[in-house]
Amino acid sequence: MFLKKVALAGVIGLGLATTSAMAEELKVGYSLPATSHYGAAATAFGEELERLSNGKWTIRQFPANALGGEREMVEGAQIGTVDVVMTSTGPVGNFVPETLITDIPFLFRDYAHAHAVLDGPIGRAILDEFPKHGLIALAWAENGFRNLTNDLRPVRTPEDAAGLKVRTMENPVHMTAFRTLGVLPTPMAFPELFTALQQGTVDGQENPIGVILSAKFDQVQKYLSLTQHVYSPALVILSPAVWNGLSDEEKDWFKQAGKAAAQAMRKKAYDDAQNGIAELQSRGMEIVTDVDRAAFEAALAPAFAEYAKTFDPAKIEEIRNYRP
Ligand code: EAX
Repeated sequence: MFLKKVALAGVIGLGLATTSAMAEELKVGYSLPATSHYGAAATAFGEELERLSNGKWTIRQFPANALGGEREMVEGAQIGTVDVVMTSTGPVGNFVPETLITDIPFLFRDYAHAHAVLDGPIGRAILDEFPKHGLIALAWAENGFRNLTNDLRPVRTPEDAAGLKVRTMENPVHMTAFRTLGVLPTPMAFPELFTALQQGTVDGQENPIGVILSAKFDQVQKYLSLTQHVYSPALVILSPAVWNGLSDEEKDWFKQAGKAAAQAMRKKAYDDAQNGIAELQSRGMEIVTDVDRAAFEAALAPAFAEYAKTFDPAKIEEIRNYRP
């Protein structure tokens, strides 16, 4: 639902009541602080949309879970209480099962591979499934490659990870992977995570560097292992309550704003991944760089066998071997 913002007051104050200037203010929600890659995305979205629409739309940002966790925000977009959600794919598979294939660990080799797949026909086809589930997806954005943190011991191998109680996103693909590693997966909404780590309800969690930094998990976690075990896509989601009222030209503006958001998010997530590790170290985390990633991938063999039953194995291979 739009929050109507009558921008007339300022105009009249200047004695320039030449335009009816009624901007429609969109509520944009995300789970991290405004300084994060999500904030960068929201700001880029707002600027681009305002520019393209000549001020018809403005945005109001609700960072840091102000509108609830990612699952709740996506629900909000479905029913029209939230206009735009910038979210990881974490809980999205519970709404749009077609996204789940992108959550498979060790699926994407690097950023270029992920971007090629998601921005190409495979990614497009997944975005096209959203309307069937009462949502609009404007673009694939980026949360980043996820890394394991914990408070008990340095983790280099799957054996080191086994037995840890690790918070996962509310995502069945991720949970299968962690269970396979002998980790006790504890699905939990992101807003509860800091306290759960602080109180020792869970020993660890996993997230991209930009998330660990901006959520200040260094305050409650000692060890950061650069596992990069899974690429974590993000999405710019729009409520159908907004979309259905748009002209074709306006829809195009929203898509372009979604792309600008995705670009800004990818850039900030990448910068954080490059510069954030040193920052986390200076804040007192012990960084484990010599992670045996090949051993983690090998230990996940039973999980891969399970994914091959849940998903079309040919599609998984197509993604793995994708060349634009
Ligand atoms: O989207 O829940 C998570 O761990 C996500 O990566 C986080 O909310 C950023």
